[in-house]
Amino acid sequence: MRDLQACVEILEQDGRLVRVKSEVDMKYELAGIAKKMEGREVLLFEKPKGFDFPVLIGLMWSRDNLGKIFGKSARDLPFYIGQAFAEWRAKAGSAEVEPVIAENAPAQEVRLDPVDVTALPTPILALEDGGHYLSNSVVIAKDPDTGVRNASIHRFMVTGPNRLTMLMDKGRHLRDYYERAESRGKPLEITINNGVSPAVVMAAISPSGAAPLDADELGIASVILGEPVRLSKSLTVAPEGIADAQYIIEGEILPYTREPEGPFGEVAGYYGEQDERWVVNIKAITRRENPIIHSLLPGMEVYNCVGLTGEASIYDTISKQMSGISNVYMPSGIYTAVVQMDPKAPGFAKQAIMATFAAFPPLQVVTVVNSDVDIFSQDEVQWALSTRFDPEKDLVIVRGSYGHELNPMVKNGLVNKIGFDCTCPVPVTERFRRVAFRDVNLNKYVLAKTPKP
Ligand SMILES: Cc1cc2nc3c(=O)[nH]c(=O)nc-3n(C[C@H](O)[C@H](O)[C@H](O)COP(=O)(O)O)c2cc1C
Ligand SMILES: [Mn+2]
Repeated sequence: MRDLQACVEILEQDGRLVRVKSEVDMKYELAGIAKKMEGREVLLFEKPKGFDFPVLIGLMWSRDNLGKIFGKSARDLPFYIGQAFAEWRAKAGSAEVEPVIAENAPAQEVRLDPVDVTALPTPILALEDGGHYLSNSVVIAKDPDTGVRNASIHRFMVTGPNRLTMLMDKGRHLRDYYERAESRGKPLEITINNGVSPAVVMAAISPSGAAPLDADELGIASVILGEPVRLSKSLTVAPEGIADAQYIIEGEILPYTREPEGPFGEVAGYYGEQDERWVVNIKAITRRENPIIHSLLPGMEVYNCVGLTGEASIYDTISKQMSGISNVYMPSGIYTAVVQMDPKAPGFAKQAIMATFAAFPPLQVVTVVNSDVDIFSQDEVQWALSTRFDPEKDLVIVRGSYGHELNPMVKNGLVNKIGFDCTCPVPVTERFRRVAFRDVNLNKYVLAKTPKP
């Protein structure tokens, strides 16, 4: 899974790839088709209208597909990512995980001269989006003071052949780097890497609880890949690129410069509003001879992968604080989590609610259920809410806390949060024992349907 080509092959062999043979317009049509297929097979558009390169979308919208690439079941994935975090921390700085510089990087086979980002296909996704977007490229930058590398994903709107506008949410490491560079009147150099291995994506989106400001999180990708992640020396900027990417944009985020960016249909299911935001001046573009352009449909695809690293990070953090925690799941977005635990003492479930909010700041709703409840089933979670939750005692409200700007309930960066302790009162009484049935193996029985008359 070192590169996207390898991922496409794994998916195709397993019947998880659909090739779109018809010519498709990059404006609205590609995303329209993707929306109808969201959560199903990964799509490879072979004929984007006006371009020679295929466009891949949906790589991360199903955990079953992602699991196939990582060689793990969907339910094991967050634990697997959590183990990668732990292994990386144990080996940080060692040759086993430190990125290496590769000679003859595939992503630098061809240099685009003159620089023209519009020569590469970028779709217009949602109907009210402000322009063509690069929606899932990995940004690499270096700390202006310490030189420590950072990797993160940011959206970019194409505003000219050599110009982009972008979004950096509050608290992002890249924004911290940029603000220190800008305060000295300097641009922040970056590379923007399109079409990287999902191992690199996992590293880039690992929350700061798992990958703090002073650590090069690309080492997480090395752990997942089983070999040091390969970087390429850039032609015009100091930060390296991902050697096995499809194409690399080298550029600088300009100081004291803001231009319109957005609107953009976002992961929250609402449009992020247009505003004056940060501007990238592109200095060089290189690509593979035959790139697969990687796009992404905001929605399921985003919360599936952010959820994976979020769940891994929450589990890791709260398991250190208390025992009895068996699983964490973030259904339907980045704002809600279900924690599975059997509290050892009264008050522990409430403690878990607070620890979970602290471990993943965008969360607004946390529900805790016992280990006999399937956290992947919303029916089960609702059952626990209606049979084990007392609104007088089991509700936690956190007022005026940090909120993620893309959620419309957030005003001036603040939001009220809610926690539901749906675990049985401790000590658990007989009254809370679930009805049980014999566990049988259906394969041992002859089951026949009556044929239609
Ligand atoms: C597909 C995708 C797009 C994203 N776009 C943005 C974005 O435009 N701006 C932003 O601040 N964060 C965005 N994020 C979230 C950050 O990449 C993520 O929080 C990352 O962990 C931040 O890195 P850091 O901890 O090094 O700051 C995006 C995440 C994904 C998966
Ligand atoms: Mn970081």
